[in-house]
Amino acid sequence: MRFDAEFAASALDYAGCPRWSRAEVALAGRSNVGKSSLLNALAQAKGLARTSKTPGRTRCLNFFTVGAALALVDLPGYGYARMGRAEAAKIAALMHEYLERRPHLAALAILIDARRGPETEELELAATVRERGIELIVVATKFDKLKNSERAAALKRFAPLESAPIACSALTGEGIERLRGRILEGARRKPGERRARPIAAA
Ligand SMILES: Nc1nc2c(ncn2[C@@H]2O[C@H](COP(=O)(O)OP(=O)(O)OP(=O)(O)O)[C@@H](O)[C@H]2O)c(=O)[nH]1
Ligand SMILES: [Mg+2]
Repeated sequence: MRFDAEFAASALDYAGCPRWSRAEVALAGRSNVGKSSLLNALAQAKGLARTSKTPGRTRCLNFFTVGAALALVDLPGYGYARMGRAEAAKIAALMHEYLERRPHLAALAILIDARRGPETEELELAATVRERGIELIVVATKFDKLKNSERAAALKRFAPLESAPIACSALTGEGIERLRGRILEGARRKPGERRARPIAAA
């Protein structure tokens, strides 16, 4: 599947977000969970989004175009303990303003470290996303760090999100093709549009 992403813009505040009619799929998650790495894996371009061993690296919204009608958005990471309180509050406010106001936001991918599972922040974020009628995509990141024997139990911890996680690794490429598919599917939906329900077998 082709997924040619190009960097388009960085925004430090909501007013700085690009004005376009592209459907957007945003990646959200705790600092250091692997958002930028996953974006690079999706795009098959190593240096596209800046990754770092230092948590709290991405502090603005970064927009990447994919083809003619889609954009991926790398959101700043939350929950970094060493970030000052004022900075953390600013980042949380920016993320929420983006989630609540962005007109063409079609889907939000919540990235969660596979070893950690969802915590309060992720459950709250999922609830916000559902209230807005945006498609929720749950991603379990850094799956390569789990032994085969640990995988099933790790995925079970995602049950409270009520959405089956896609297990991914930016390192090995596991799950990336499936995630590309979900992103393209999510982007086709208009925000607020209901998911088509399967017709019950007679
Ligand atoms: N083993 C492994 N390491 C990963 C994976 N994805 C990311 N990492 C590592 O995790 C660290 C953080 O990755 P980033 O992609 O920068 O994380 P981020 O979520 O963008 O972080 P912030 O921008 O600080 O919010 C880096 O050292 C990456 O190399 C993965 O799938 N497997
Ligand atoms: Mg980042």
